[in-house]
Amino acid sequence: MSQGNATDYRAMWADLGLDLAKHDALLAALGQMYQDVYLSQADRPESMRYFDFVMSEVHGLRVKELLDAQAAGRRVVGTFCVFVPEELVLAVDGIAVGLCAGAEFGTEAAERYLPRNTCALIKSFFGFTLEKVCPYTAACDLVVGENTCDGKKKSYEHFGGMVKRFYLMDMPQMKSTAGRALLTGEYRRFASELEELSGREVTVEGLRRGIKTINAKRAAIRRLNQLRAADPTPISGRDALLIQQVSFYDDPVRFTGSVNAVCDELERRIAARQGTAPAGRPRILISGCPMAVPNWKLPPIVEAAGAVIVGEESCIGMRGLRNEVSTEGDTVAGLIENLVDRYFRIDCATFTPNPERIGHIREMAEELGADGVIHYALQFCSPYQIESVKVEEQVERGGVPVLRIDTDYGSEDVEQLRTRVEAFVERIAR
Ligand code: BJ8
Repeated sequence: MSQGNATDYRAMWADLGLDLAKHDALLAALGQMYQDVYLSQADRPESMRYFDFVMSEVHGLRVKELLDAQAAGRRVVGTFCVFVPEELVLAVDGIAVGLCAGAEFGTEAAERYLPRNTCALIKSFFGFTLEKVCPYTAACDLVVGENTCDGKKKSYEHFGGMVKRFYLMDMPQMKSTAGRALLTGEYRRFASELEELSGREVTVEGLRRGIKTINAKRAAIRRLNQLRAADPTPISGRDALLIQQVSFYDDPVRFTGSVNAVCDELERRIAARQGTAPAGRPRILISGCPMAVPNWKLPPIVEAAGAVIVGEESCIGMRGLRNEVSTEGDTVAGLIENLVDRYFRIDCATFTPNPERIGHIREMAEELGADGVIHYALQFCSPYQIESVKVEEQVERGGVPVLRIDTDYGSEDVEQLRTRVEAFVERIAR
């Protein structure tokens, strides 16, 4: 992407150790993709301009903000999973950034460490780091990995050595009493790590403030997602996805205000029956693996097929947004329990069994008036690929057709996906 006045940032990127030639090539490719996927859309909400600006500066101004904050004594913490509580990072006045990557880059370099049959998301963050094109990973004071799927768990054994400081969070596999106790212990241990990193104590006031900030951020995105129930739907699926992707990078308070501004505009659009496509279009819920920025592969295919995307049952979507953390309590331990109350309900497919997820997909389909569900799994992602069989069986039993897609970040299968999506859209058309 153009990144504002890129010449201003070259010294910053060089200081971060980026490979400027490769980084230029990446930004050029992303800029073109952004133009094709986003800026070419007709009749977008005016308030999306903020997000266009953020994306135009995602490797520029935002990275500079992080470095300025670091210079002022704040710490930057990179994460790969919605189980890592941003509230705790804020409690020590830290800044959390998502490091998952959504583009094919540096695959050959990544495959020096990872088997070919590793999911694209893992290969991508390896590739970005090994090819020295990710200013976020380079800027982090601490990178947090978590023992979720086997791919991430084992790949962190290599990745930990590629970053300044790495921390591994253990994760339960079952929603049992022992699982909950493990998560509680891990959140306490993470709080201590953050205290040591920042030289600040996690206090009741600091943690409560962090909880309020993140509750407000999640509430704003939930509000946005609820507005997508309208027919005609007031915002395109790709714009809604972009907003949710940006939530992992932007300053949370500024981001919340910007999302609420979009929601205000969408409410006016709904009142005027102004939609991103005419009313009555087939409505699709996407469910499955997270689509990390700049993974914009599937939404344009679905929307070009004449359907509208009304929601994402994903960690970059409602799975990562449901439920508030209570601010009640007057001890840090009590507030950490509140975090566990919320986070332990996240229905990631790395848990077994994971029946809540299917209930949530059905609930979302009902609330958003979805005519069909596209289950999106990355190839070699066993948790979501295996779970997709149950999703298909049980969601279809409830009367909502499901299309299962397994794909990666490459473009080789785009035409095949297009054919399958078009056939599905035809099948569910009312
Ligand atoms: S809470 S979904 S963010 S683990 S796609 S790397 S699962 S092989 S990303 Fe996730 Fe946390 Fe769960 Fe959400 Fe592994 Fe699958 Fe790859 Fe994945």
